[in-house]
Amino acid sequence: MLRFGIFFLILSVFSCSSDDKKDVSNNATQNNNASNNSAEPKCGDESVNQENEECDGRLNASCLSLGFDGGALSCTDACKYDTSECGTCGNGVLDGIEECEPEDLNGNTCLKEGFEMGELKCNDSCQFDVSSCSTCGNGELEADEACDGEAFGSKTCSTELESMAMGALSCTDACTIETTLCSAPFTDIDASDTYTCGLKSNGEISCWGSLLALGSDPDVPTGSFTKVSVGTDHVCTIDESTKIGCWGAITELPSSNSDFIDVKAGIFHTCGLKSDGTIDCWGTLPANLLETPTTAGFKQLDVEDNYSCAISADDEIICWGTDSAPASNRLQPPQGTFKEISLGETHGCGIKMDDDTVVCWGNDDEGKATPPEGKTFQTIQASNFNTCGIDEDDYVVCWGPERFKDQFGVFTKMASGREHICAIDNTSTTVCWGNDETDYPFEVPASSTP
Ligand SMILES: [Ca+2]
Ligand SMILES: [Ca+2]
Ligand SMILES: [Ca+2]
Repeated sequence: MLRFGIFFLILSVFSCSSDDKKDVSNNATQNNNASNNSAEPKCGDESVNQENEECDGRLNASCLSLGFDGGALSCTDACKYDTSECGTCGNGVLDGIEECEPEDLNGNTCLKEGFEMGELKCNDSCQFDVSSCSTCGNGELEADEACDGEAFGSKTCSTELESMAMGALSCTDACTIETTLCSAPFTDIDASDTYTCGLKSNGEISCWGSLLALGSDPDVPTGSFTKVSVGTDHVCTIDESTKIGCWGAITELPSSNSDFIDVKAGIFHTCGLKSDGTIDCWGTLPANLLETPTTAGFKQLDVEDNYSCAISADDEIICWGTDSAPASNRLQPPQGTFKEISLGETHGCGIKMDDDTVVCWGNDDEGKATPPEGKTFQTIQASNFNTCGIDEDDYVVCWGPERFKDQFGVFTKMASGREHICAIDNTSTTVCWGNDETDYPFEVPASSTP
C-alpha cells in the first residue's frame, strides 16, 4: 500500500512539472512575437529603413552612380557606402582597385611582375599590362621576342629568308632569329657521274655527292651566279657580270670572258654561248676539236666527251668534234627543227619544234636513244646510259636500261647523272634517286629523298 502511494505521488509531481514547462514555453513565444512586431528599425536588419542608412543588406547605388567610373561599391557596418574600392581610371590618383594609373606604375616593373625584361604598362582599366614584358629562355614567345627556344610563332625559313626556302630556323640566346640553317631552294641543277650541283634562287651554288673528281678538297665558289654546268671533273659557272668561272680539273677560261648567257662543261672541254649567239670552246682537246662554227645566232648548246652540238639560228642541230670509238654516229643529228637538245656520251636527243616529241641519234644501247612513242616532253637530259625527260604531265620519264624506267612526278627541273637522277619538284624541293648498287651518296642538303 505504501509502495503504491509513493508511485502515485511521483506520477503526480512529474505530471504537474510537465504542464508548468509547457506554459513557460508558450509565454516565451508570445513575448518574442510581441518584441518582433514592435522592433525599431536598425542597421543590420537587412533593410534600408532609417534615414541615416545609405545601405543595409542591399545597395541602392553603384560606383558609377556615385561619380566614379569603376570599381566595387560595398556597405559598411554603419550602413554607409564604402567607396574605397571605387575609382576613376585616368585621374592620376591610385584609387579603388586600380593597380596603376597611366602615369603611375606604383613602383612596379616587368621584373617585379616576374619577367626578365620589357616595359610594364598600365591599361585603360588601370590594371597592369604585361604584354610588353618577356623572359627570353622560357620557351614562350612574348613581347618583342622574335623567337624563344623552339617557339617561332608562324615564322619559317620561307617567311624569314625567302619564299620557298628550306631548312629550319634557329633561335639565339637573345631570342633573335638566325637563318643560317635555312637554305634557298634550288632553281636549277646539273648532274655528273658522281655528283650534282645546284643553283639556288639566291644565286649561290651548292654541290653534293662525291666531289672527289673535282680534287681532294674542292672549293665551291661563293658569290652570285646565273648558271652552273657540271662536267666529269670540272664545274663551270656564269656570274652576274656574265663572266665564266671554272673549278676542278679544268680551270682554263675563254679568251674573251664576257657576255656569256650559257656554259656547258664536258670532260676535256667547255663551251660557252654568248648573248650574240656565238659559241666559244676551250679546254685540253686538240685545237681542231675545239673549232666551233663561226656563225652567230645559236640558241642552245650542249657538250660531251670530245663533241658538241648546238641549235642554230634556224633551229637545226649542228654537231662538231669527233665520233666515239667504237663509232656511234653521235655527230650525225636528225634533220628538222628542234627547240632543245641534250647530249649523252654516245647519243643525243632533241625535242622537236613542231610537236614536242623527242628524236634521238647515235648509240642506242638498251634503248637509250629510243624515246617512248607518242609522248611529248618539256625538257630532256641525255646521260651516259639513259635519257630522261619531264613529260607533258610534269613527270620524269626515263628510257634506256630497265633500272631507269620508273616514273617520278611532279617536277619542274631535272638532271641526269651516270647512275642517278636529281629533280626539283613543284614545291621547290630537290630530290635525288639512283641505282642502289652504286655507292654514290645522293642526299640533297636540306631536303628529302624519295
Ligand atoms: Ca536597416
Ligand atoms: Ca584613379
Ligand atoms: Ca619568352
